[in-house]
Amino acid sequence: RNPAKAVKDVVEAAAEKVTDALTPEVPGAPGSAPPPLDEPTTPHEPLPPKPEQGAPQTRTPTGAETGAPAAAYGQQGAFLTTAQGARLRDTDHSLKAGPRGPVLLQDHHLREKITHFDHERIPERVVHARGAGAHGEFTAYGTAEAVTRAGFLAKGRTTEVFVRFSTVLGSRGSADTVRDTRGFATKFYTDEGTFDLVANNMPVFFIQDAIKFPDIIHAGKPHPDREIPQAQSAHDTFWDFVSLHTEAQHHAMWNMSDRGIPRSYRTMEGFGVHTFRLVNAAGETALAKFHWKPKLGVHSLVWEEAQLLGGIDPDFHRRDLYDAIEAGAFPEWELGLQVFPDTPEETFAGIDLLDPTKIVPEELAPVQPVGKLTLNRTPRNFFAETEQVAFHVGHLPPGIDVTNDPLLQGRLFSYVDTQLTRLGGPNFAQIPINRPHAPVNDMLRDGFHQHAVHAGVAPYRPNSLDGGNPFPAGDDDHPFVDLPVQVTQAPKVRANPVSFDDHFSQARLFWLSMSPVEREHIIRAYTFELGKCYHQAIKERQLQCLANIDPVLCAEVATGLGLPAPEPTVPLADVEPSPALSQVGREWPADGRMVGIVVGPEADLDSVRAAREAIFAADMVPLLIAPHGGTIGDLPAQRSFATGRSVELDALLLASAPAPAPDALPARDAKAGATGSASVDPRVLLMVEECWRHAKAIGAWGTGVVALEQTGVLGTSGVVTGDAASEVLAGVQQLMAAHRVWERFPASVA
Ligand code: HDE
Repeated sequence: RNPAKAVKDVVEAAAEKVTDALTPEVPGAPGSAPPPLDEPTTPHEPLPPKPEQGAPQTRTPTGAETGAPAAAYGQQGAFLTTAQGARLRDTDHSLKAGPRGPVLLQDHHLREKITHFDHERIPERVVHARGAGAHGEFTAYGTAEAVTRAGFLAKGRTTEVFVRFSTVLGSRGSADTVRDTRGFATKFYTDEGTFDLVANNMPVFFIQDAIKFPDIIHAGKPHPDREIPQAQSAHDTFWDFVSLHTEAQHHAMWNMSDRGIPRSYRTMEGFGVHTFRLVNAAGETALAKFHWKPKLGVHSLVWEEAQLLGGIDPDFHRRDLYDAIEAGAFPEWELGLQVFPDTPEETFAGIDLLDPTKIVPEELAPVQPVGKLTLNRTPRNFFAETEQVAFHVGHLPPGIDVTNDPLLQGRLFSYVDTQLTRLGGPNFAQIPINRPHAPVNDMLRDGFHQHAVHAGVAPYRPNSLDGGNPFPAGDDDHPFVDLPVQVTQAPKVRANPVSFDDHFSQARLFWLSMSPVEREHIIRAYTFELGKCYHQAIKERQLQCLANIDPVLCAEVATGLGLPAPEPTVPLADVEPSPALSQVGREWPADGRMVGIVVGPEADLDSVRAAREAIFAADMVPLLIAPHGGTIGDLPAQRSFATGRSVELDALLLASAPAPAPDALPARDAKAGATGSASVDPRVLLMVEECWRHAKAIGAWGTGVVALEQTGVLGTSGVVTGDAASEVLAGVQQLMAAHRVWERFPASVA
């Protein structure tokens, strides 16, 4: 009996069943008809009439789409094959001269497999390297129709989108929860061409002119000699630059605020930063700023949580986004517009709309909702979609145009340029995730990684050989029209408008708009970051900037650094605070929030079951945390004391106070006096302490109250106890609506 033949028979019998099911549907599989070519243009008879201009009408498939032809996916058929489709019967052994070798150079499969692997990595993004993406849809309310003729903003129109969130400074493998700006880039696959809204979670930028981008990024990235620190602004080169280049002070203040450490991508605002120019159906223009408003409210981590998460779960934001979508808790944002008259000065309420270091407070220009974004599908393949997606601020549909903001102008150049290197040539628009959903009929040809099999012979205009195709769109065919904006007669200069010289007033506006607890966080963030700098001169220079923003802020940070607080060198700006900038003081839905329930063997499982169901019913996620994995009674334990930690929770419930499990480290039991015995697992006590310190709602019933007694938090604010789980949970839910138990934070700065 030939063992190889026996194996072959078994494998083939199993595979046949699978292939029978799969093959007929798989275009391109042996025996089936070749897939239709969607592109390119079929030659036409000479000079056809206008209605034929739309060719090709078929939409280019995106591989990741539901229902897209299987040919767009990587794998087809049931057999392992080479890249050329030859079936393989062994991929585990190199071809050798006898079982002990040597390996033969002729082993094509070995070489193909290893060569491909050797080239699996592409350059990471020079900024925003670390990211997470999701698919979704955008539905327009129609409220923007008065100001823009962009078709995807017309009433009731739904457009597919892909969103990529990111940090800025860290490498691809860096932690999610570092203090940094976050990217919030959205690709709208509109039927008038792709629109990329390449936004951040902060409405201002460090620099006013794109020519400074390499400077700020070189300053923020790790030091060139030791390549540390990773994904941090808490180092000398960053503070060296921003203290010298004072237009960065406003953005730096946002980074030092709670905005720099979002709780989740789902709880971030997004801002287009620049002012854009909109044009409506009548050809009238308006200036506008884009805003994303999260349904769950703007919510942040506490710095200690962010730091702990960096070690405990560096993928915290990525995991949170993925888990929420998979659980059906689809994150939502409203897209809003601040609209300004398009005046020759391009200012509003004295604010220069071309200066990307300035905001227009929402109290002066309300954000008007124009549509809703829902993220409802996770990527099928991280590399193919999230890594290869390529955004560009120049991808604009008719109805949305750019302004002369010098930062935006430089970005218009940078994005395609970087993608040439990152995605290996000029054809990255053909990568499935980047393919427009509008018909494409360009005259771009050849180049690295050309995937289209272009027909026709005349990729030039004018031509007669392809019947004149493609044709320029007429005015009634929704073309992108370059607005005839007046270009200045001013001389060529390397200079900024005078209004760009105001570097401190809006940093002061932001500071004054914060609640006391948010100010306290800002003080601590500056003190931490500057405390990580080695050069005294840099700390002193940044203190001078803070003195010019606000003397109280400066004095508090100076105290933390052990340095004298300097006097301001410019008059303090007289600004009106913008309460809309504060994250504190409102209530939000608690959808998708994580509620930990500590359960030990002695817990009343009926009460735990009821609490779990009530948490699910409130669209939140209960996580049972038990001394060991597996089950507690008939309930699944999602975390053990070894794998659970407070930082992934939004609130903590204790149904019992379990005795130390065998794998617990020994703990001193200084506080045991209240009950007279040591008794509670130290990891449960740590969980209570951390949740309390991070201002999270805590509830307990039954013996759970013992853990609260032992940590000394019983009876303090935001701690709910009661006889019934339902009553405790109701109290905790009420607290969660405000995001945190804010009064627990010390707020020395009123
Ligand atoms: Fe970017 N930026 N940027 N940027 N940016 C990139 O493009 C650049 C700026 C933003 O998830 C790069 O494909 C310049 C502001 C996001 O794929 C690069 C300037 C804002 C992302 C680039 C800016 C952004 C990028 C790197 C100053 C907020 C990630 C890889 C003029 C409004 C997109 C890439 C993604 C990525 C250049 C400033 C947002 C190098 C020159 C302001 C969200 O082209």
